[in-house]
Amino acid sequence: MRLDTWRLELKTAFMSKVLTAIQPSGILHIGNYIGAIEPAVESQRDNELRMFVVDYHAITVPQKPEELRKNILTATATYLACGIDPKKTLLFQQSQVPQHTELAWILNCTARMGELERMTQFKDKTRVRGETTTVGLFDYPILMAADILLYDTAIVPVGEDQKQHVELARDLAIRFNRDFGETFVVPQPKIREVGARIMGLDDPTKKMSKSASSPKNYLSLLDDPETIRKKIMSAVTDNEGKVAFDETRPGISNLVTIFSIITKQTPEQIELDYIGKGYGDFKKDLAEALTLFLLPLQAKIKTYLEHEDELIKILNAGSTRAREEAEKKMEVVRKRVGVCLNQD
Ligand code: ATP
Ligand code: LTN
Repeated sequence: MRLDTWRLELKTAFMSKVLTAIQPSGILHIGNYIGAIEPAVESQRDNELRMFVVDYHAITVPQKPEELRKNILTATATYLACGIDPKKTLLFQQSQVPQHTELAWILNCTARMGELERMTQFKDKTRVRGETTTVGLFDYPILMAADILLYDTAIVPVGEDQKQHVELARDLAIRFNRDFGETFVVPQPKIREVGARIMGLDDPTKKMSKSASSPKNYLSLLDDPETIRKKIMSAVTDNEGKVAFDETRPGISNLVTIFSIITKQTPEQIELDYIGKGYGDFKKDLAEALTLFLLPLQAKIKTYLEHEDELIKILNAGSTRAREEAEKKMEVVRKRVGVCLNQD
């Protein structure tokens, strides 16, 4: 056997199946980049990655159809601009693979009400939506479990807020395997140590979120330099005035975390660099670093968006491959459950 063939086989043997997804519920923000996109792009080199746009998750809260369409395309352009390579990675659109909702229904019939009632994200969103909370929002983690289990996923890179949902996917896989026979791989969440939960700029006790009521909460990946400057300069900190990475001071720690990740320095290094300087200097440097980081990314996103037909072609090609793969798993699932009448 040739050495390069042998190397390739060895590498394939150690490759894990990695999968992650983002909702097109608005323009992606720096928390999405840090918590989900960067770890996914990193895993692409040595693993088999699946990455998709979960449009059916996005409609669990009201979306304007024309805006949703634009957000699906912008999310895809953002993935590509951040380095997702559709030649290596299966990149697709969730709603184009009906096996996701089909498996979600079957998993619905194994999940318990109590399991979903315990979900923190559901409780938080219900508090905001009150009477207008949809059944889809309640069922959201089951669709996410279906997303993960359809593809024999071993690793799911997500932000901290999604850990509980991946744990539910694990529980459902274990239960299904026990009741119907070995069918699903039991997945594991992969959560980065620093940056797993980027906090809101206007309120560092809550996570940065696309659907926050004020745009001052998040730093969008598409914000222009002036908006970046304004949002960072007015980000909530404290009165201590010392730049530090310290859990008891969430505002400044959050900014140090963002700085540390985009400039690839440790938080300790940043603390040392700002000894004797105030928040003003630090925030100015952070705004500049973010601008330097985001401008080239924005240029790439813009170029992709100017070629909408290409984007749609890439997504459709990925969705076709995903349907073939998902259908193979569903054939097994339907047999295990007993709804498939063919005996072969
Ligand atoms: P929404 O506000 O519409 O619920 P979101 O901003 O919370 O959206 P999602 O689409 O739910 O973002 O999340 C996509 C990915 O980004 C998930 O892996 C999630 O854990 C991660 N993520 C979201 N917000 C943050 C954050 N503030 N810090 C780190 N990771 C995050
Ligand atoms: N619920 C996730 C998005 C999501 C997801 C997934 C993430 C849907 N399906 C599968 C990882 C794997 C969120 O971030 N809100």
